Amino acid sequence: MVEMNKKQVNVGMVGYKFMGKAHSNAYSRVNMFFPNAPAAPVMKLICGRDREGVEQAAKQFGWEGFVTDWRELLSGDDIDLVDINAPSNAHKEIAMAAARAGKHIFCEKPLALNLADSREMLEAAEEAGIKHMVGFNYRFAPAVQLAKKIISEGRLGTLYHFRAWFLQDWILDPEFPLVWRLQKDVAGSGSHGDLGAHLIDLAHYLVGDMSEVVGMSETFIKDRPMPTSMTGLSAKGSADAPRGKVDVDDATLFLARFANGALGSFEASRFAAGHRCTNSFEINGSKGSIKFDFERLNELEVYFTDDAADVQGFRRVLATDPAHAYMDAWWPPGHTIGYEHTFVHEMLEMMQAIHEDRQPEPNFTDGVKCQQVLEAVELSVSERRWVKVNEL
Ligand code: SOE
Repeated sequence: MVEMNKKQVNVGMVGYKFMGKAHSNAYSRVNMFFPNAPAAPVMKLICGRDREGVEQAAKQFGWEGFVTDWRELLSGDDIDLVDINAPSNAHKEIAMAAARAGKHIFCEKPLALNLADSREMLEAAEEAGIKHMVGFNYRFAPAVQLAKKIISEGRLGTLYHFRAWFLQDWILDPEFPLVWRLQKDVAGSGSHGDLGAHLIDLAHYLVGDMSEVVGMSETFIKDRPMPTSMTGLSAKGSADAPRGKVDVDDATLFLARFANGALGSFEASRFAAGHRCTNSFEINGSKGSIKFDFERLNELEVYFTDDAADVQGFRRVLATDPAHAYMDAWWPPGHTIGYEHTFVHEMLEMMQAIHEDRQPEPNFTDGVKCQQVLEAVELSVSERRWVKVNEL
């Protein structure tokens, strides 16, 4: 139960699958673990097209009610925040309408199918004066927050390299069906917009803006069995189903120059056998280096050149102490947290921003910046040349 003297933010959420579950968990946890947060979400309505599925999700995740048409979330005064985690091709229409209805918006990444759409969404949100946030959840791992702090305090000195890779293997089997994430008109792109988008956002957050990029891309399996429904990451294929063309990238790699002179390399692939969800980066500066790997998300490896000569080397910092972001709200030191906690921290930021009347971070501006790099890389791939990010 939310305390009466706390600002209540009524949430209407569109989508109830993987991200719907992650967001629902976040809304239900944030008030319990962050009781001092100035505002608290109330899980009013969840929306999905399949009545039976969404009704079941409403019960399982703890929503007060459900609807089957997202427009119903916008018609009255009872919803303050619209959370969009339906497939990417639904983001724009819902976000534009939500902004026009004066609702705050939380939208999953990538913000839109393309840069032009994402810019329209930002414009609509700014015009409406609402709060807007985009779901780059990895920023909210305490170890990533520590990386940000170390860099901001100048403890890595001048930054030279950002090296990042996000590797998965869930479509390695050529008979894995053509689910929505493999369809350009629904997802926008493949590994690039799904995985690369996270790396780009982390690069922006930790290192800064990119000035130019050059990339390459491949679709290793050109056609796949059609799915029986818009199934998710654990869908099963059937060899005798009709086949459809895969029109997104299976892997996209690119190099970047940052405005501050650092060099970046990025690799996003769904064809890295054995890598279930390896989201990693390494940053090298004049005074040291840091390394992060999401599969060990409580840890940050650090190396500082001013450590005594006889103990120099990378060491592992367990980012679970009260000195680390968010951790005093969870468990005693050494008691680790997981993937789902990054979403709780995201929703906390949204609540704080609404209360403080400021934009949350990351917001649609960050979503647009990410989309600009995604598209610059796509242009580079199709024209086989370096592309300046501000060409777009
Ligand atoms: C699937 O590839 C996925 O769930 C992405 O959609 C998420 O954004 C990423 O965090 C993990 O992998």
